[in-house]
Amino acid sequence: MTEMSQPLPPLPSLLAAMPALPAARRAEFARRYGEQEGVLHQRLSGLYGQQPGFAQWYAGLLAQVGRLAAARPAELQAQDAQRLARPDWFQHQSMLGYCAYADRFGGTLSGVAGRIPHLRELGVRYLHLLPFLRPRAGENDGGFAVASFDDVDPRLGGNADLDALTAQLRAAGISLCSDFILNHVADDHPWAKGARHGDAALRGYFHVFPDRSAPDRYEQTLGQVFPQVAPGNFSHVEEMGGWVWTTFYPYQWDLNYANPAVFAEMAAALLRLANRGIEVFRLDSTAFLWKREGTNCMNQPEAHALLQALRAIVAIAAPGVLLKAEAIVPMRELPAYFGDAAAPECHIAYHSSLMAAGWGALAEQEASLLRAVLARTPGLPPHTSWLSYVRCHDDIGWNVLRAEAGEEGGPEHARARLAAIANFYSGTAGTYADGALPGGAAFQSSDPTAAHGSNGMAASLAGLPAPGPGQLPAQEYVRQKDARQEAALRRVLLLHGLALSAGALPVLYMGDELAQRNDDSYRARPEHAMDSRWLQRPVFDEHAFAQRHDPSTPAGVAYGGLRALLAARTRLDALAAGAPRSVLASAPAVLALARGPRFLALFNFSGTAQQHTLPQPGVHAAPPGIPGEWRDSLTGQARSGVVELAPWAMLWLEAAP
Ligand code: OTU
Repeated sequence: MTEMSQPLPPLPSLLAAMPALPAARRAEFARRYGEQEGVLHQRLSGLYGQQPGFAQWYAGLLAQVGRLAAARPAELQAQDAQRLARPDWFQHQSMLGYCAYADRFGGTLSGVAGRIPHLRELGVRYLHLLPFLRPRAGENDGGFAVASFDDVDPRLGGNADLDALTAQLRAAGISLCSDFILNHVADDHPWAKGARHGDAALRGYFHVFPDRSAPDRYEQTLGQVFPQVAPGNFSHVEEMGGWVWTTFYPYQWDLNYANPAVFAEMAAALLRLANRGIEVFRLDSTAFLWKREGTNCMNQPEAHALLQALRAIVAIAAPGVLLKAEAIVPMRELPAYFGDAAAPECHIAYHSSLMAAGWGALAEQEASLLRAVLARTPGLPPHTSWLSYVRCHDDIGWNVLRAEAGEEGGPEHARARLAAIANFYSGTAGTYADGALPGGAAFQSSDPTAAHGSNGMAASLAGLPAPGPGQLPAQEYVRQKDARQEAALRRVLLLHGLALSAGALPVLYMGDELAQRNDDSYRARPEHAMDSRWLQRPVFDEHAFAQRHDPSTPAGVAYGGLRALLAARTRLDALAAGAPRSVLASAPAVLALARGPRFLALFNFSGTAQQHTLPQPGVHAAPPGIPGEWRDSLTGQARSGVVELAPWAMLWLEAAP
């Protein structure tokens, strides 16, 4: 790290910004700054210290942080204090998340507020609403192309509706999580517009190249996220007189974090949103923030330095707020997103390997991918948590599993194995799964031999038949339907059971609680037709919702099953995010996941019944056959010795008292 040669006046600049505050609050900010100063200054001077005017820039940044800290509403300050007193609040086993698009869930933000009773019935305490800020005009990647960080999408309401929603959620004990799309802005964001019109300072917010020479060099080692619909990582923009870095769609312009002005703007944008009552920020595409020639420009050390600096700023100005890393990267790259005790980074990170391995285990009818992922999943620093999930709005990316899939057999084997899994879920392989690869076509990846990802709602991927006869003759359909339905719903619950017991903050994806199926209607919408991720972005199914307490319906089975798991989970301390986790020996098709000595979850990933010999409680190393007394956490039934797991069934067992 480069150290500054000149002395800095950061604390005065922070405090000068808040002259009207009572002495006690000023002292509190001075204390918080004192705690964060080391990391904040070191990280930012490491990134920007060589640039002329760094000292003034840093003082200006602190003044801005001070102004936003001073402007934090009293009720949010009170919440900050509560969170600081219980920094493990989000690790509790009663913590449950829910993720939805605002328009698809409630129509508008006030419509979302109208869904609070549903969220409460489920026990949701954390609501991730997918992007709801004003997006680009026209196509906008589901809102992931942001045109203003300060305005709600007018189609969803206004800023007053957001303020009202956060207040209502807070009153209901639900934290609002918002995407913070910090890697890129829309090509019609004022910064991009200004740059197009020749503003040199704003041009510096982006990565712009006059000709192909640098882009061609970078491309040699870059991957591609949307290789079919948005090939390449650079887009030619006439008005810019060259090529703009666009990792995702051409209308999403990557921000240039080598420019300190970008960092300062984005830090302020985040704090302004935090002051509106957003409690968790999903830091979108965190892996891509820093570019380095000769690499894939992901997970660079500077990206971590940026996130650590951002964390320090949040800790000064909005210390109750959580940061969540959305880094869809291999397991070995993930722990860094939590930082360490000296320099914490994000509080939460998506465990996409666990999610993908669950689907992989279903396809392979054996759990070795899951065992490999769990073996590589390290313990975490205090007051941090994995995020577990079954489905989300994106595709299931298989390539994060390359290392685990190649543990035996090497990289070629891994490729073939993941391609076979992707094929299983392609919707064209004659399996039960009804899904699609991105674009609905063959494997898409910059690596033509690799599997890129699969799309579909959980229930469809798990094989839930359509309510009508579809291709089958009606009689045949009726004969087959019940068995297929039952098996599919077991598979949906199996994966949810894993997400709920894995030791993480689980986030349900809207519609999965009701076993909602794929939404094919996107194919008819020109702005969505090319992106098959819309398959899993249906409108909330009111009809299924009305059936949720009726166990004769698929929605009722899914909902009832999920609620039983959730009720048990809330009771079981062993299922808290930070509680210990281990994997016991079992048949290949079975995952035997122990949480401490007194809880054991058994999952059968195959269509064949399996047996498992229960260990003596507290002595997992005990030789098989020693009977222990266990109790089924869902039914209360006593269990010991050899238990049988029906196809795709699971058992949650707690040591009998
Ligand atoms: C994120 O995702 C979002 O979740 C996507 O919905 C957006 O399209 C994208 O960013 C751009 O904002 O690379 O590490 O493979 O997993 O696009 C983050 C598809 C990402 C997603 C990928 C992604």
